[in-house]
Amino acid sequence: MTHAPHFPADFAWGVATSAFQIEGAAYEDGKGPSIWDKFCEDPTNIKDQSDGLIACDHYHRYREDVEIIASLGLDTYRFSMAWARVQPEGKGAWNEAGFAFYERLLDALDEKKIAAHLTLYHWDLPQALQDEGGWLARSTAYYFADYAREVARRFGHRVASIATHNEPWCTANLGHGNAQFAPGVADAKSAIQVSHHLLLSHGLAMTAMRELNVPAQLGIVLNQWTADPATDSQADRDMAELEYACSVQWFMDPIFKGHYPELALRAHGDKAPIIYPGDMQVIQQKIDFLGVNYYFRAFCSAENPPRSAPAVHGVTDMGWEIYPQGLTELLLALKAEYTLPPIYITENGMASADQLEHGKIADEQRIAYVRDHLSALAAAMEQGVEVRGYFLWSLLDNFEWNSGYSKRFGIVHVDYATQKRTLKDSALWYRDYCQQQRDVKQLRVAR
Ligand code: PNW
Repeated sequence: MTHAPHFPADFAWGVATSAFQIEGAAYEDGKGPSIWDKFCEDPTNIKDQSDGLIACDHYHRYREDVEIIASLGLDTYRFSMAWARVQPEGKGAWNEAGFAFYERLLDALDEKKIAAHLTLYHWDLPQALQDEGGWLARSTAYYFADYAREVARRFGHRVASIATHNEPWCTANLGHGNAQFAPGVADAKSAIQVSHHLLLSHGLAMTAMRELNVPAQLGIVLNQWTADPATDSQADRDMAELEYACSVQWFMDPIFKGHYPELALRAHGDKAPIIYPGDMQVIQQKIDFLGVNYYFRAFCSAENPPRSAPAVHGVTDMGWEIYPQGLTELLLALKAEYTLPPIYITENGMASADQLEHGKIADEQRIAYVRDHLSALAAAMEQGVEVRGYFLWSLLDNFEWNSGYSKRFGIVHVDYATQKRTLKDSALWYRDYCQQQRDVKQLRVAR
C-alpha cells in the first residue's frame, strides 16, 4: 500500500461518537437514568470502576467539539441521541430540555456546514423500560417506534440520516448473552429473543418514520466481520460458517431476505426466538443505507485451546487483531450475497495506549490502522461495492463501556481531570488525508 487511493468526489469524511460515551450530564435538565447509568453503579461491572456521569462533558462542551471537527476539515459527524434525555421514562412525556440540547448541537453543526448522521439507539435504554423487561419484552419494540417517530418528526428534515440501531449484535450478545454490557444478563436464550425484538423494533421504527416522508436517509448500523477458519480442517470451517451465520447473517438475512439463516436457527434449537406472524415482513423492508462497523475479523478454531490469529499487523490495545483486508473481504461477501443499498462505514478505528508528551501524542499505530483500512475500503469500492462515506471511531477518547476510560479510541486526546482536548498526530494526519482527497477532487473538476 504505497500511495493513497482516490475516493469519489462526493465521499463523506467524518468521525463518530455516541451519547453515553461522551455526553455526561447524566441527570441534568430532566434526563432519566439509562441502563448504563444503572450498570455503572455496580463498580465490578466496569474495569476502572468509572461511570458516565461526566464522561467528556460533551453536553456542555459540544461547541468546542464541533469546532474541532470543523478545524479538521471534516464534513460529516455521526452521533447518537440519549433516549432517556428526550423521553425520561422511554414512554409518555417528552422532555423539551433534552430535545433543546440536540437542537443546539444541530445548530452548531449547521453553522459549520457539517452534515449530521443520527443514531437513535446506541445502547442506553431508559431504565424505566428495563424495569418492565427491557428488550426481552416485546412492548419495548413498540415504544422504540414511538420514540423514532417523534425524533424523525422533529429532526428528519435537519439530519442527513437516521439509523435505528447501533450494533444490535452487541446489545443482544454482550448485554444479554454474557453480561459484559448493560443490562448485565447472561442467558443465551434471552440474548436470541432480544435480537429478534431489536430487529422487530427496527422494522416498526422504519415504518413509523417512513410515514412522515422526511428527507433523511433511513437505515441501520451493524457490526460485522468475516469469519475465517483457523485451519483447513472441516471442524474449523464448520465453526467459521456457523459464526458468520450467527452474527452477520443473523441480522442481515431478516432485513434483506425476510427470514433468519437456517444454519443458525438449527444451531439455536429450543433457544430459537418466538416470532409472531407478520414480524418478518415488518423487519424486511427497504432501507436507504446500511451502516457497517468494522474492527477485526473472527478467527474460528475448533481446537481446545483454540488457535489464535497470526496477527501479522499486530493487535490493538483492546487485544483485537488488526486485519485490514478483512474489510475488503467482508464488503465483497456482502455484495455477493445481498442486494445492498449504499453503505457507510459508520465505525472503524482502534484503541491505543497513547501518551501525552510535551503537548503531543504520537499515535503512529492508529495512523497506520486507518490508512490501511481506507486502502482496504478503496479496494472493495474498485470492485463495485458502493460506499458513500467513512466515519472514524472516534472523535474523542471516551467511555469505552466495560473498559471505562482505560481504552482510548480518540483521534483527540481527553485529559479527564481537566477535560482538555489535544489533537493526536492521527487527527492531523486524517485532516491532511481528507484534504488531499478534496484537492484531487478540485483537480478533477478543473480539468
Ligand atoms: C463498538 N465486540 O463496540 C461500538 O459501536 C462503540 O460504541 C465502541 O466504542 C466501539 O465499537 C469500540 O469498542 C463494539 O466485542 C464493542 O465484538 C465490542 C465488540 C464490537 C463492537
